[in-house]
Amino acid sequence: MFVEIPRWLLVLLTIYLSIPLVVYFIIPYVCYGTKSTKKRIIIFVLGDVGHSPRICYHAISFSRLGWQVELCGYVDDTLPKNISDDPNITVHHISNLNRKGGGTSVLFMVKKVLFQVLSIFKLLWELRGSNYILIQNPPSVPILPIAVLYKLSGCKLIIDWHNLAYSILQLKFKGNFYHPLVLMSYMIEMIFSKFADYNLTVTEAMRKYLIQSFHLNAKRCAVLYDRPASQFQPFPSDISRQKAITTEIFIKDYVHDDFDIEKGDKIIVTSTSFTPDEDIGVLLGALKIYENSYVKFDSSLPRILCFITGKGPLKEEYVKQVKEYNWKRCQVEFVWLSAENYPKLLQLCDYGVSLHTSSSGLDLPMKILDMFGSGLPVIAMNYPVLDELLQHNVNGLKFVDRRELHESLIFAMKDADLYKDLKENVIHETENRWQSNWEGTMKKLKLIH
Ligand SMILES: *[C@@H]1O[C@H](CO)[C@@H](O)[C@H](O)[C@H]1NC(C)=O
Ligand SMILES: *[C@@H]1O[C@H](CO)[C@@H](O)[C@H](O)[C@H]1NC(C)=O
Ligand SMILES: *[C@H]1O[C@H](CO)[C@@H](O)[C@@H](O)[C@H]1NC(C)=O
Repeated sequence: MFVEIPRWLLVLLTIYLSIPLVVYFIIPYVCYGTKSTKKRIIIFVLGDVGHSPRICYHAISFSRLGWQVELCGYVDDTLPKNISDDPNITVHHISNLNRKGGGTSVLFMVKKVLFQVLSIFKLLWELRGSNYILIQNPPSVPILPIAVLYKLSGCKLIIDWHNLAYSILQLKFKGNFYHPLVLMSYMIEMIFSKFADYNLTVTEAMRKYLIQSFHLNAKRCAVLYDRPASQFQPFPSDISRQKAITTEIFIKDYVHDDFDIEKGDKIIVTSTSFTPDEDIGVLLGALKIYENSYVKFDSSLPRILCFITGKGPLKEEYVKQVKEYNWKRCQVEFVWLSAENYPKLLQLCDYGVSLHTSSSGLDLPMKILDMFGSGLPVIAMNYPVLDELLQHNVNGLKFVDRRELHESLIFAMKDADLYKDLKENVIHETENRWQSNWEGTMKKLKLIH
């Protein structure tokens, strides 16, 4: 005789038997994905990873402490070796939507953002169960709101403030703060930034701004100054620089026979992406005045070899301008160098030049740091916060227009004592490198112990 097992008992039995499956497989799968036992941080950049040095330094620094680093971004160029060879760092490529044709149509921007949102959600789902997510701001759309939502998974949010997205956008719209897109960007930045657990800023001015205008909590907001990375080193003092410039493959073809560093000739360098906020015309203008001074007043002025590295929208125009001018004392060369050769070029120069001005007036240019790291005093276009990095007559010179740049060039080229002082201060300062600085700040925020 059969006893019929009641249905409810069957259901209970099934549930009971499946508990191990749920506890050991399904819950971990949903909550933790592929996480190992290490602390895990997602580092997110909506830009090319290879061209986001600060993000790469963060990744390497966390990796050194043994964290599992998930670095998400676009991979347009080859990755730096330090990133691709690091076993603790996994790079995740975000798919991107490229524009066919031209024009910045609003429709395209909307489509692009939607596409990005989907890719980001997909990626974040794969990386669920992380302890922290670090994002760079700007851009704040769409990553900032998504990251705030992602906090629901128990992940803490760190925002690294490089700049303010709305102020960059505002520039695009001719300074109009009341353009709907600018206003929207401002609102998003202001509202969602309140959900961050930690905030890092690149300058004290930016920190003060965030605390005052966005009402962020002063205790959870720390300045993490950028530092030159370790691949930027001063030229060794026991080797002849003249010999190096005439033998190094990537530079020797630019050095004419009569160019002699030992006789006082100077090499200067600037790197740029040829955008409207970095006016190479100022530098070319100053060099032309220098030519004029040479011809009319002072035939003892040293030769200047000026390297302009980088590429960008306005490059062709400047190349043409340089070609058309009859240079006598200056030589201007446009170069595009690999990631390995760029630090080597910097080492071989006497001065760096920075034409960067900031859209928010709150950020500092990385390239000045790399120049400092290479032991170069920097002649820089002045703007308010620059003082946090560069002090006039201490580790560089400042100018506001081509006339002043020309004057600075004359001092820089002729005054050997000035050069010696500036250089000494720069070298002293670069001893404070990224890693120790980073660990100090992270300890202050109690992110690491
Ligand atoms: C990767 O993490 C381990 C600890 O898990 C650490 O010992 C090692 O130094 C890290 N590797 C790098 C390249 O930083
Ligand atoms: C990057 O790699 C170079 C050599 O490949 C190394 O000297 C340097 O320490 C690395 N940079 C960082 C930031 O660790
Ligand atoms: C970052 O962290 C704090 C923690 O208070 C968070 O509440 C924010 O509002 C955000 N901003 C800052 C800098 O504190």
